[in-house]
Amino acid sequence: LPKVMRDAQNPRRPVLGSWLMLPGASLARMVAQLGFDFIVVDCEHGNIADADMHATVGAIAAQGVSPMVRIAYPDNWLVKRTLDSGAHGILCPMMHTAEQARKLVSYAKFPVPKAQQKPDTISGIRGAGSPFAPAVFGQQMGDYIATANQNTLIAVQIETVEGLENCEEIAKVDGIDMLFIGPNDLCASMGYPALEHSNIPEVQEAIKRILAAAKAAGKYAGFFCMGADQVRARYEQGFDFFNVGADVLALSVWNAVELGKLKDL
Ligand code: 3PY
Repeated sequence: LPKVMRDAQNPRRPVLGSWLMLPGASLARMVAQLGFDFIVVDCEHGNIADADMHATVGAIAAQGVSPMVRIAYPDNWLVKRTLDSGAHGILCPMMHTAEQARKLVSYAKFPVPKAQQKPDTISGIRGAGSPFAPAVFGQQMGDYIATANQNTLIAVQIETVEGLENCEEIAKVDGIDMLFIGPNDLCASMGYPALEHSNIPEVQEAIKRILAAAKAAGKYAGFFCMGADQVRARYEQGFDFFNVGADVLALSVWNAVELGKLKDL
């Protein structure tokens, strides 16, 4: 079982990740060996093209860490490209409705042979063909196809008013493993400046509602964090999954702080 799935089954321990918006296997390898459980390869807002995604996903997985890819949109071919690279999971932004969530699940799951189907089997329309995903998982193609439906995680971002209104129904969709809150976009969608979510009671209430929806459906709850203090607070609130920051944040903050120390020279 990929690390991110094993960790998700232990709700008493926070699952901690990092976030890459820049391409490069060297960078990914360096961050992965720091001890994170998963790393999100951000192909929504990051500067990471398809070939870079393949290289980055492979480098992360080779360190025993789970690569999760944030796709740009809930779209079949983006899910296909992502899982075919060997990602252990997808993070899908802008999830608005349960119908959209059901479609996303179908894109991410291989069809299960009729003879193996049970009443609760989740079967989909994912096409087989990538030799790269089995290689990343260290499996032969047949084994990968037979196990990938159980071994890949599907997380969806609730970050709009429409997603908020439908979050209970989205959480109940079979195959959706996690509701992950994008607090900045949620705040913006609710009519406030994106970066001010921590100070707006209405947004905090919305966050509680999404957390409750995930827990009531027996799903995991994730939160986009900028640092350790935020992770600690959200873990105490009941969330399970967190990124601790991001490559671009680390680079810009370190540079700004060190440059600032030299202002008096
Ligand atoms: C948000 O905070 O809205 C995010 O999706 C993080 O990128």
